[in-house]
Amino acid sequence: MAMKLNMLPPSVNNMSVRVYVRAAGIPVEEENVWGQTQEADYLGKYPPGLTPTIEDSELPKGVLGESCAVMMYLATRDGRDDLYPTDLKRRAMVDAANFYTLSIFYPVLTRATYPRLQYPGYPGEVATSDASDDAKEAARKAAEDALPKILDTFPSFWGTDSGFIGGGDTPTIAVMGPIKGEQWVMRDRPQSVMYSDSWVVILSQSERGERDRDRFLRALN
Ligand SMILES: N[C@@H](CCC(=O)N[C@@H](CS)C(=O)NCC(=O)O)C(=O)O
Repeated sequence: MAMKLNMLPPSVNNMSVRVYVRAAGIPVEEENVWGQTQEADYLGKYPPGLTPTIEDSELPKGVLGESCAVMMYLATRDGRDDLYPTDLKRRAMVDAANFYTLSIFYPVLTRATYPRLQYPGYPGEVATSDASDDAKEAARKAAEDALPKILDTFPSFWGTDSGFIGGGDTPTIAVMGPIKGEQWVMRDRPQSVMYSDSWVVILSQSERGERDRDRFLRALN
């Protein structure tokens, strides 16, 4: 039976895992859980109430969330050294780039984009406070202005001479970070296009890649 992947179609975190399973040729049954993540049924399976999650009876709790952890699990399980290097030093770069994405880049990205997308913000932020509309827009704009410098670190530090995080000849799971940036706000930035092109390379090398390539490109646009 195909592994179940619970997802929300517009989400960039979800996109990274959806692209990963296609690139790795893993059959999945995608379930759109829009409107269900805060319901008892979903929370019973996964109390954080977030997506993406995979359901796999071999996991300790039957469910795994956190996009990077899901890709790390699947790549390690399947011995995909090409997508997630086993060499300690190369892996350290991939891990560090992904943790940087989740802890630094993504929170700033959400502050810049969620208000415009009318997504709920996180507690304690200006966007969810009683501040005036002007103050909320100033906070949103400050986050937007901070993004280019953060995004530039992907090619300048995490990247390598070959352009791929982790130092190999092919892209790794760490390209998801720049893809997140590009998908939402940075489409015109050549260096982030470089990384999303990398995913297209992976896709076209995988068994299902050619078939899914157009669908992936449509999803990015
Ligand atoms: N760090 C997590 C973030 C997951 C996350 O924030 N998921 C959002 C979509 S981008 C979600 O499922 N929200 C559902 C909700 O808030 O009800 C990851 O990378 O998977």
